[in-house]
Amino acid sequence: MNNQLKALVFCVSLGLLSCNNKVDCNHEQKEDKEKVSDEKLDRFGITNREYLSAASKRALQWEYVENDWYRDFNPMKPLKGDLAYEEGVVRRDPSAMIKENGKYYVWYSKSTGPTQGFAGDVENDKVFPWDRCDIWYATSDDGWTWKEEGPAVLRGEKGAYDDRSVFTVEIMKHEDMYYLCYQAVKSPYTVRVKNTVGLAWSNSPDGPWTKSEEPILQPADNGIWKGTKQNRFLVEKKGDFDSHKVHDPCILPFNGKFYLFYKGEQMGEEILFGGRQIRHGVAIADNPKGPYIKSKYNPISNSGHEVVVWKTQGGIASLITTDGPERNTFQWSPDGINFEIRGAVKGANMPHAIGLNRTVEVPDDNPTKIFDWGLSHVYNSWDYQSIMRFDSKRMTSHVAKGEDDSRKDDEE
Ligand code: AAL
Repeated sequence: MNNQLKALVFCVSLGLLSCNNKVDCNHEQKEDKEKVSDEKLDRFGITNREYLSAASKRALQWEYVENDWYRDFNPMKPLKGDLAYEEGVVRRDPSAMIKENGKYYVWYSKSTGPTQGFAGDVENDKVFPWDRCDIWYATSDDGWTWKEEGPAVLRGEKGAYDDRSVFTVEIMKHEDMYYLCYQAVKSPYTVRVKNTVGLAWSNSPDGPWTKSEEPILQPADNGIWKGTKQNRFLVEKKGDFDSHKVHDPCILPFNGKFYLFYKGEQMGEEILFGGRQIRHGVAIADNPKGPYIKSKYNPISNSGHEVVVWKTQGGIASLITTDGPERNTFQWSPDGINFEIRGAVKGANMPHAIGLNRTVEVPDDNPTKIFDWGLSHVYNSWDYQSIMRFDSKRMTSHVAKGEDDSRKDDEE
């Protein structure tokens, strides 16, 4: 969209949103309606500028109406070698992939045995598939056949903030150092437990890894539980969007700083728009090891689940999956904070826990190329998950079999 058109859309939005006096409002709306171009009305199929439904008004407020962010995911395919499904073993939440020493590297949560849940002895049981995990890693020449290399980061000693489980890891390489950030839980793992985010670093992707002595991120401390029942929905006060949990951390170097994106869970979580009330936040540091300061603008999404962020077009893009009214959308921000919807993704086959392929160069004119292929987990059962490979293609047109599509041929 050219700048003039953007300015016009902005003015229209202001006019439509800001008027509360009936006479002025009619006057302003009339002027605004006249400002919308015939071409734009024609594109959206709006017959009469005098009669704009609420949906038509919203469509006229869309700032970005190009079609280069659409992706269609194929069904996921199983991996070979050590990462093929293994009964009795949980391998889930793969990190992004990086390429080192001529091989792909991936890190992930690994545990064994079935999940007992919260009804029994939470001191000794395994409450979730991601409970009692360590972080392991694997390498591959081709991204299909993987060799499990061993553990990278283990749970801490009894009494440490990470003594119960370390899981849902992400990798960042910066200036020849490697950083793993991950979720950590201290025992006992109750439904009201507040988790933290830990960090480990090494000068080699094969370790050894040095762990931070303290978490680098904590949930907000401003919610109040109601009563003492192990129930995470009962609260006196909900607190910030991340008052209960800080999940799915991912650090990106950006504009000379380090942006730690994460998913927040709120005490007293609700179901909204048919999904869990999940939102993302960002905390920013001058150095990879922190301190990370939460942005005053948090939350920076109103939807989503696992964090999937990458750099493109001079800003940061995010794939919003699973929960909330804006699920299954690609979003982009110039600053890592103010995200706008850029395109939709077909819900079918959409991987739930994406590990991006960070070896891909992302050209400005194909900002979602990083999704050509990558890894995610699938639920083989509630007890056991395995890592599989996804692939997707960009679609910018929709033609019938045999139909001529002379607009352009950029189906890849
Ligand atoms: C996932 C992620 C986090 C949660 C659990 C394991 O969907 O959001 O990683 O802790 O489930």
